[in-house]
Amino acid sequence: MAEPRQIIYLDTVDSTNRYARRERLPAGTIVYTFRQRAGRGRLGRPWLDIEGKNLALSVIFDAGAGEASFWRIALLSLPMAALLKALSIHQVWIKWPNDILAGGKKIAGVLAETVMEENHMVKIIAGIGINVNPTAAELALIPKPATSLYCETGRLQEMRHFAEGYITLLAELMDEELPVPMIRQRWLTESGTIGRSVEWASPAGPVRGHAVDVDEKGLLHLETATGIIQIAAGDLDIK
Ligand code: BT5
Repeated sequence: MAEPRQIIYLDTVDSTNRYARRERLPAGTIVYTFRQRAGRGRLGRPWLDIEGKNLALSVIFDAGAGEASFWRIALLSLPMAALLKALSIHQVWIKWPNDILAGGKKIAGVLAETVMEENHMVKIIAGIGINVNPTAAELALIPKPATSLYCETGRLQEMRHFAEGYITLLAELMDEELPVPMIRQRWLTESGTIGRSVEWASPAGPVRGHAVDVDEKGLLHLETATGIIQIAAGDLDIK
């Protein structure tokens, strides 16, 4: 990289993804906080933040040559999965398209959003939210099974130290500038999705199948009773 990477720490912000868009942060920048007041997930869903106990971090990418934004999500989830495994957390799975699970419960989620200019996608802002120190009681506010590093290990993390450890791994992976086939290979190795029976919440109702592949466009190939279907988005339950 020609210029040093800019890393911005904010004491508090509405949403790191929104901040990156508002401030027109350049590609390569990382912005993070431990106090995100109005974090969001996909489809306008809220992302819960327990003040001072969650890491919210966004990265700005150039849109590139039209690579699927799914692989930018993978760049954030792969180092997180590695970090969780290094802390001896068991059953760490990356669940297509954007969740990281520990023991079947959500410990982190990623949201990728596009920035358009004159009908062209110019940037992708990818943000990750990670439950670091919340207790089980604090996470009980979330309607779906959720966990934190603290719940999984019984140890509190020093937030700044944890964030720096993650950012180091993330920046290393970004600097590798791997082509999609190589990121995909790593994702397929790490993911807990492929080879499992899943249920996809399709707009027309639940569809059961066997997850057989994620292709270079980031599409999930699901083998169902009526043949293989390709899915671009949605929520999966791993059975
Ligand atoms: C996501 O959406 O999982 C993407 C979350 C991305 C958050 C980051 S934080 C930095 C950046 N700035 C932002 O404003 N956002 C990004 P989705 O798959 O739609 O999941 C949302 C659902 O997860 C909610 O409807 C809840 O059921 C659940 N949820 C909410 N907060 C949670 C939490 N802290 N831990 C686990 N699950 C949570």
